[in-house]
Amino acid sequence: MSKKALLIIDVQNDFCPGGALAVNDGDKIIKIINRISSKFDRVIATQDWHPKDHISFAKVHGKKIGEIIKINGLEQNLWPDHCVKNTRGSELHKNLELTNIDLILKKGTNKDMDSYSAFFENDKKTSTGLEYYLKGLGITDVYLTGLATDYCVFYSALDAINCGFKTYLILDATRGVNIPENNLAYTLQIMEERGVKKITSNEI
Ligand code: VGL
Ligand code: ZN
Repeated sequence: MSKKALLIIDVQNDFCPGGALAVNDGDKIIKIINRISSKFDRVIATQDWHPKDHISFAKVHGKKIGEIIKINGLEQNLWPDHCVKNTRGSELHKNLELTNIDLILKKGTNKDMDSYSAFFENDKKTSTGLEYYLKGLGITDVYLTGLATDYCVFYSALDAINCGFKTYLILDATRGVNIPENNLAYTLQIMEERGVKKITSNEI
């Protein structure tokens, strides 16, 4: 018997129109997520939750937004300040219904390391605990929604596969930033190659 979890990645004000790192039409996915969230055995929402001097902020390094630098051997994209903890930008979007959400997981809380994935920080070793939470509940299948398709959703999907979950990307319930150009197409292709199944919300 399969047991299904829905992951709602970073549906926060800063990733929605008007936010610091806005994804085009990022808010359009919310009504789809609200419509399907009752159909899963567990629902987990994540929040990108950074200290104000986080390593991923261009300003901290005196560099330009969009630059990629190496820090402790890890490539780091530099972003505008976003999702600073306990600010309006890091709040979940007000239209996201919380009724069916079992767990809200904060990630990216470590000042010195970014965490795109809901499962592991960017060193690919430091666990958020999500793998054990889901396995402890007997979850077999993971369905991904949220923002942004080519960053946090992408890395979460690859980690879900690596953790041994059957992994689905609900295409119409995600949107990408596409930075740098073509990143969205590139990450969609990598997900396909790694065995992430693309579906749409009407198949749920
Ligand atoms: C994200 C860039 C920086 C995301 C988070 O949620 O996809 N992207 N931090
Ligand atoms: Zn971030």
